[in-house]
Amino acid sequence: LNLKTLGITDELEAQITPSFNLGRVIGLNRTQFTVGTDQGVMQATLAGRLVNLAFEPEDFPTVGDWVGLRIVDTTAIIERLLPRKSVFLRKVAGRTSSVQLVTANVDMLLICMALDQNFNLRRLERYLAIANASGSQATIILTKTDRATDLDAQRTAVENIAEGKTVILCNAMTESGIDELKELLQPRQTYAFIGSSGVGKSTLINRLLNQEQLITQAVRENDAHGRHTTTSRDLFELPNGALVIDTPGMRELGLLDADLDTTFQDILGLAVDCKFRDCTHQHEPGCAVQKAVNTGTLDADRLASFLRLGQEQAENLELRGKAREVAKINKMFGSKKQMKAVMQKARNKRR
Ligand SMILES: Nc1nc2c(ncn2[C@@H]2O[C@H](COP(=O)(O)OP(=O)(O)O)[C@@H](O)[C@H]2O)c(=O)[nH]1
Ligand SMILES: [Mg+2]
Ligand SMILES: [Zn+2]
Repeated sequence: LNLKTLGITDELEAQITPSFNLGRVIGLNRTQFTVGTDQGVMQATLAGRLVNLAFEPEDFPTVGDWVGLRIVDTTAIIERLLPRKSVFLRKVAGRTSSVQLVTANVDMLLICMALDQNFNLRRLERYLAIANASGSQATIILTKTDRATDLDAQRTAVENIAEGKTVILCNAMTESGIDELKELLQPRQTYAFIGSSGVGKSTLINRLLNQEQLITQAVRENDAHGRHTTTSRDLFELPNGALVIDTPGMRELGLLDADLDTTFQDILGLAVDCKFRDCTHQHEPGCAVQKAVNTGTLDADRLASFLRLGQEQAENLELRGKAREVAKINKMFGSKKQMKAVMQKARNKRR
């Protein structure tokens, strides 16, 4: 194992101080890290300093991250987190501002959606919005072509919202489309398969690996329905040297860092002609977007999706802003109560 195999770039290599070993997080299962280094693959823990200085989830390593390590015997201690080129994050479910970092330093996200009941253009828009803000490229993989209700119509519908992104159709059972996927994946570039649970991500990676073994070795647990599901996130090397990350299904993909402008360029293009500059495209007179819906050039569901995602992102950013404020106070004073006590004391002194 060498760092070149793991996708290291000269630029990154120059950033690490000689006092640390360089490694890449290639596995994460709950709090268990696995790192790849030039001394082999090993388990890793987080250094106390890193944990103490951490302010938010982004300060912790995730799969794909490059880290500065101290190697003691056969285990590694993660001392530093190197700057990321890209990060794919989601807000976790509920009225919380918590984020989960799904992957880091991915060159291209492979957004997987099945052509069966899983097929949902609105969910795809959500994935695209996050992908467009992640710093990674994105390609759309439509899986289970054997289950398609209307293959041509489904493909066209996806291409219409893909804004020029590549769309690949695959059937992991017959290998159809697998060659096209193989051609896409370049040596030493990192790819992450993302998408709902059950769309066939792990099956596709197995096809690419040609080795059933590797993925089934990954830690698996029974979910509520007694099925085996991937709980860990792992990075694999394909025979041609491409690096792929398998991710577990995400029940909810809350919007936080998202790029709606890029994802909904068509709507933004129309909005240029709205009468009011601050038009909400809902009830204003002279709204060019509503006009496009009425004349059939814009899908009403797509507009609804754009408005809903915008609203959700605004709400989540506000929640996050508040949470950051609280985190800052806790970091400085321990708690809000203690902060008040400190301020009271200062006031008393002044008197
Ligand atoms: N009919 C059909 N089933 C598939 C295909 N690809 C995967 N599956 C099945 O879909 C189920 C979920 O696949 P899996 O790879 O575990 O999905 P993941 O959760 O996205 O990793 C498994 O039972 C697979 O055998 C396909 O192209 N066609
Ligand atoms: Mg899986
Ligand atoms: Zn408008």
